[in-house]
Amino acid sequence: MAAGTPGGDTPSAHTLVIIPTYNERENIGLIIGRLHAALPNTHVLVADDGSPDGTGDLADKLAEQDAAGRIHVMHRTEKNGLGAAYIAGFKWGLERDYRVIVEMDADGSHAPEQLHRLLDQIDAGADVVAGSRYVPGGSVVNWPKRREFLSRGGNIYSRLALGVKIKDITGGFRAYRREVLVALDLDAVESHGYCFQVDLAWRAIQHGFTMVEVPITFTEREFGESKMDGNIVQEALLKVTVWGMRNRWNKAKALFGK
Ligand SMILES: Nc1nc2c(ncn2[C@@H]2O[C@H](COP(=O)(O)OP(=O)(O)OP(=O)(O)O)[C@@H](O)[C@H]2O)c(=O)[nH]1
Ligand SMILES: [Mg+2]
Repeated sequence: MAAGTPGGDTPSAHTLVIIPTYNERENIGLIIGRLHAALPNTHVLVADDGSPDGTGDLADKLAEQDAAGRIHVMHRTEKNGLGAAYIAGFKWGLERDYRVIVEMDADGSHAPEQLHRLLDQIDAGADVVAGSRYVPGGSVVNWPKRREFLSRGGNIYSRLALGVKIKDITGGFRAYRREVLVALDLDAVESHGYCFQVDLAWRAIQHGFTMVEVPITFTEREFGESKMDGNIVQEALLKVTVWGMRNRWNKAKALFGK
């Protein structure tokens, strides 16, 4: 059965897509429309941090207009970063019967038309599926060279430091089987930006969950402003180094006795 097929008994027939938003008024309607055109049965949770541009109000209107009741909105009072919005969204989803929880940006960088690739792998048994720019078939559209260099470099560094095989561990287009999020200590995750994605992947892998990558086409945003800054890169570099060193230290301790 194809991903997201209504009434099916596959995990993906019970999918919640979380879309964190901060000033995404131009994008939110478009992205939800595309999602429902591609996978009509999926539910959406917009996790808005009180966007001054009225994204939250617009999302409320979209929810009201959706007769099928597939759109939900979480209004958060402060801009607290995408990581905190996702954690709150995960908890919201886990309180309900969703079996698969997806992370997806509002700005069109992640194509809803490709979400079925992730969901098909979940239905095939994967615990976590990452949409990947850096596996064969994956690509990046409209990125300045500097940005791609940074992203590729960050991924190579993370792979070496942590000793994992994932090619795109910083990407934010992911599907999690609910059991994974139940098992992880979500309250302990404090990372922001890219580091948040590495943090979650690293926790899932260390728990013994399987993480699979599928190729995606990542397209840089056309509308609205980026929220990315230098601190996010710095945080990722520092934390990945610490996690990698701690992991090696623990392995060495186990090898050479206490
Ligand atoms: N709720 C919430 N969402 C956020 C916050 N910061 C970013 N987001 C959302 O997280 C997603 C990714 O943010 P982007 O600004 O696109 O970050 P990016 O993809 O690294 O940067 P660009 O490549 O320039 O687009 C978007 O849907 C944003 O609206 C935040 O503080 N709170
Ligand atoms: Mg973006």
